[in-house]
Amino acid sequence: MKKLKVGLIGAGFMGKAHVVGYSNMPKFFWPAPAVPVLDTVCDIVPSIAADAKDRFGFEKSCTDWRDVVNDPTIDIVSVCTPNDSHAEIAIAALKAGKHVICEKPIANTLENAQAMAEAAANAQKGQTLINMCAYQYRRVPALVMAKKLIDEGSIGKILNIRATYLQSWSADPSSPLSWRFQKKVAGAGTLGDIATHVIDITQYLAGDIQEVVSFMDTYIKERPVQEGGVDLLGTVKLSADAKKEVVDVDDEASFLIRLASGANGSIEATRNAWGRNNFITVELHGTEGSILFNYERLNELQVCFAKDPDDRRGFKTIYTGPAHFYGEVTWNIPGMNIGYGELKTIETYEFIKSVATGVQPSTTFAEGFKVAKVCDAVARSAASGKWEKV
Ligand code: SOE
Repeated sequence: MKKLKVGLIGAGFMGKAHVVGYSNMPKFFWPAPAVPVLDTVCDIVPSIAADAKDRFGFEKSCTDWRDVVNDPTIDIVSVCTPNDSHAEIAIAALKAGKHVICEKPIANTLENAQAMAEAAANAQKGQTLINMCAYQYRRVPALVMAKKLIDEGSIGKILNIRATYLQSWSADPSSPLSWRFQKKVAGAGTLGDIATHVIDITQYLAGDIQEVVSFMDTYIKERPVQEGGVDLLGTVKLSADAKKEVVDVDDEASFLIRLASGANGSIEATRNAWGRNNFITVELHGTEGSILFNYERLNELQVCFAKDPDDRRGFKTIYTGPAHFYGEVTWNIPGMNIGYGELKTIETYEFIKSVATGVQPSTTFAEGFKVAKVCDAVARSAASGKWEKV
């Protein structure tokens, strides 16, 4: 069985998620397309790098990402750093002949996103280097099932789509100002961090977004600064007298959309919604029926078909399991269900399968750049107050 040496850059929350994927993939998907071997973990903070080596089971650790990219024995690189370093690291890794999976959003600026998509295209000369942007939610088995139903015509022509991504972790003003609230690092707030996921899902299910009209707002205008700057996603509260700094990104990005297909819709995203924790919802209405998905119940898909008799038409629930896409991750027994870890395992399977077969995944850097272009139109519209083209 082919082995692939992994270099992981950024050992925080997302780094851990990638490790879960690499470690678990061959346990679920067997025979695996290839077996990932945890070789080097890199984090800019020395204690985090050293801890991650022991905790995650890597062979080595380092604090300079160049040591990973320049290591000729490493086959694949996971980029899990804050958004402002994605382009530099991913482009260097591709130039060094590595396959790259990069966390979302693809980059902190449209220019960097474009540079990454171009570097990925250029890297294909005489070789196949896989490039993947980590939009994992489109791989939830229930959403892949939704795509199948749509492609089969089960809900007819899509008229509209309503999508939300609501979280609560930044609703508390005492939760600290991490890089996610700094434009120079993150590029945007909620728009880049979570709206991008539902933009990706929308385009996956219903096709390209062509035009948007939006509003963006910042509800908590300054936050206490946490020394060290490590992103703890609202899990610490700082005292009222801690030094505060200005938040220069959006807490909410919401917009109406027009799709190339002629369908209409809306996307709403905020991290300031108490009670909504990872509330990704998508509702599609077509000429022949409707589909509804809510990530907080990710093993379920609600479907309603117009052709059902009047007295029994309504939403029914499909529970996904072994009979559905990626059924391998459900422990063979219906109802055991999947969670975020299994979802990252599915994503890793798709990445490693691409590396093994040389066929690019559905979420390439080019696809990440497409999402970035929608975000750019959303930001332009929030400034102009008008419909803006993507
Ligand atoms: C924080 O909002 C975050 O970690 C996002 O950055 C991820 O993309 C999302 O999947 C979970 O929440």
